Amino acid sequence: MKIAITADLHLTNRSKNPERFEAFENLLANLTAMGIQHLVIAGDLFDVHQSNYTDFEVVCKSHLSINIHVIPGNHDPGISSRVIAAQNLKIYTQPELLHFDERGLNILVVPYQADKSMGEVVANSLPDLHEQDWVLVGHGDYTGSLQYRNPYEEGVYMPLTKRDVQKFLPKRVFLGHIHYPHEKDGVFYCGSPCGLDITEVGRRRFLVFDTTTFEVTSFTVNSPLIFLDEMITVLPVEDERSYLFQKAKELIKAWEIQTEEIPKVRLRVRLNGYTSDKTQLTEIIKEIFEDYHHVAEPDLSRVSNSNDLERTNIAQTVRRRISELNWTNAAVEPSSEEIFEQAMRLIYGA
Ligand SMILES: [Mn+2]
Repeated sequence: MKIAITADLHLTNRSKNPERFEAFENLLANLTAMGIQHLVIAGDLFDVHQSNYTDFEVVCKSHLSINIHVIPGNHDPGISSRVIAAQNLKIYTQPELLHFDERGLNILVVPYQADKSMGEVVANSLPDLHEQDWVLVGHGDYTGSLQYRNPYEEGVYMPLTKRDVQKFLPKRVFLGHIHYPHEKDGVFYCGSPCGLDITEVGRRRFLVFDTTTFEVTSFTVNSPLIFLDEMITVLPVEDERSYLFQKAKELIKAWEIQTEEIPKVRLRVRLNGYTSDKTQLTEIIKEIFEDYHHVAEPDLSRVSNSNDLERTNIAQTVRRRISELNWTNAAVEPSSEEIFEQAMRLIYGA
């Protein structure tokens, strides 16, 4: 059996954030088309406690073929079946062991609790399973990969440690809380299905878990907004215009955004480096990205003035050599652009 998993929708109401509702509806439409009957939401379904959840109830009621299982996160402590009612909706305010398929795979759902660690709750709620397979779904920080942090919330939320994973041996773990989609040690963060702001870039996804093979597959959510955040490094070359157009061409190609998707893009462009003409640079950047909706004016606060072409030649050689090195692109390491930025400080003596 296949079960879909998402988290961190941070729904408000439809008039305030229509895009979050549309992304959710797109996800549900995908599940209907795929014949998937269960969706588990691993916390932070809502952004803040509301007095009225009608917009959400309406969406649930129009997708009755899908059973929606909600595990409250730290943003939705007040939700229960007393405040939200739909026949295909279940809200788990206590840890519970669920069995969706005929084979009876144990799925432990753990709602967020401020004063508890995930390991503590797992130890107390996991009965003697006689080495049966089990899967954990909850909301909090996996401390085995703290390089990804929730930028909105300081501190550690209901931690699951690497030791917990090694001790209790879940087949898979699905967590909400970190909005960046990633996986480590069999611990999956689906990520938010609709970017909340400019820090949540690119196309978003939901996960599908196969309870027989334990395979986890990622599917794209057709969200009405796609945030893109670009830092472009510039150098005072002779023909800045064609140099920038060439750079932008590569950048735009890497986005893989179809023409019809351009209206969905919310773009932020920041620049750093050196230019011989800041006004001209601003105009070129505006011209390059004129088809896109910008969330802010291009930010040139990190661009300094220089028209020293000799230093530019040195900088270009350094850039080429940096790009020839083998970068792991791990989130904990600086990107090659950041290393080049530091190298430029040395070259230009800024
Ligand atoms: Mn959270």
